Amino acid sequence: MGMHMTFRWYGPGHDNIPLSHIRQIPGITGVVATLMDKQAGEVWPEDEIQAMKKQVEDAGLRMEVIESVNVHEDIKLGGGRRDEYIENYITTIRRLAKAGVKVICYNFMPVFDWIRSDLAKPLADGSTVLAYDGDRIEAADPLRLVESFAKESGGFSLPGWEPERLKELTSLFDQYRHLDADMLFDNLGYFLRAIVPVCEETGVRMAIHPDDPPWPIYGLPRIVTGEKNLERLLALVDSPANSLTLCTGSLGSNPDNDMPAILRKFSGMGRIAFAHIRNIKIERKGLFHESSHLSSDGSLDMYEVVKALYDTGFDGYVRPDHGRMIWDENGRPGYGLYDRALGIAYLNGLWEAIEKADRN
Ligand SMILES: [Mn+2]
Repeated sequence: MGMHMTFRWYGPGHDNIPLSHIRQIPGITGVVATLMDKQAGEVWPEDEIQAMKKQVEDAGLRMEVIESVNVHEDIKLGGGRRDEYIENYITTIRRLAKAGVKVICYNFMPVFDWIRSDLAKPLADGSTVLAYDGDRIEAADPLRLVESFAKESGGFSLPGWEPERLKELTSLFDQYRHLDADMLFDNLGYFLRAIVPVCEETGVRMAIHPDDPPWPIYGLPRIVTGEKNLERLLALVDSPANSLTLCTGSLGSNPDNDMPAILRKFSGMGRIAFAHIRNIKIERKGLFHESSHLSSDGSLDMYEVVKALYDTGFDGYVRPDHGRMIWDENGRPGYGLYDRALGIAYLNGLWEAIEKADRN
């Protein structure tokens, strides 16, 4: 048992952090990789998957987790072409499995991936972080928000915010107008019933990422938001191949979500395939910023988070999630090398201390 420590890497040509630097983080076993330029609905080419695997393995790392294979909006909407897109998704699952991939992280958020009001909010220590101010988000025009993200992200495209995906934003909003949370659940169930048998056959676990933040935005439904809904989505197909990416920073930004209790519950059920561990500082519901991983810098108790995994015999993949931008690093907002590496060192230290205290 244990935390198999990984690090998100944006794939060939899309990450300025060299794999050789990632390899030097203590305790690292592999990267969480992706093919950044693939659109939702597209089949991932076998040669590109294999080339990426070779690049990762040549650097002394493993490529057993993919984040994300994005789900086409037609699947979320239950649209006319969903079966075709599901077939494409299945082909990608088979190709990734052949390359040794064990876990595929994905999300089921309508239209938008994660949302923030600031990509570089300054903290008192001189670092910058991603931050969320619900009042400012809801007051903004979604199209303008996307434009400002493109400008602020320093030339890096943000996951889920690729300009190509957002051209038809207005039309997408129209299509979602009649879709409520129950319908979105039905469409997730349809998708899972189609892909889980293939996952079981090939040894891949699908791991859904919580909505970030875990509440509806711009009137769009969001369903991966808290304990009850996590139970509901796991029951859609009762199989280890239908599992969770438990992200403490996403779920934990709603103070109603008791993160150690949620981790304990779903890890105890063996349904956390992958964990994203990070901290956030909540000012009040709907107003928070990200922080270093250290418990006293944020609102989540990282000792209790790691202990919940330890006590339930967790044996899965973990990565530090977003970090601060520190030491004048120039990188993708939230995804610098330095603070995420510090996060890993801290999480490894917590695990070692908990394990040794338990043994004595
Ligand atoms: Mn996450």
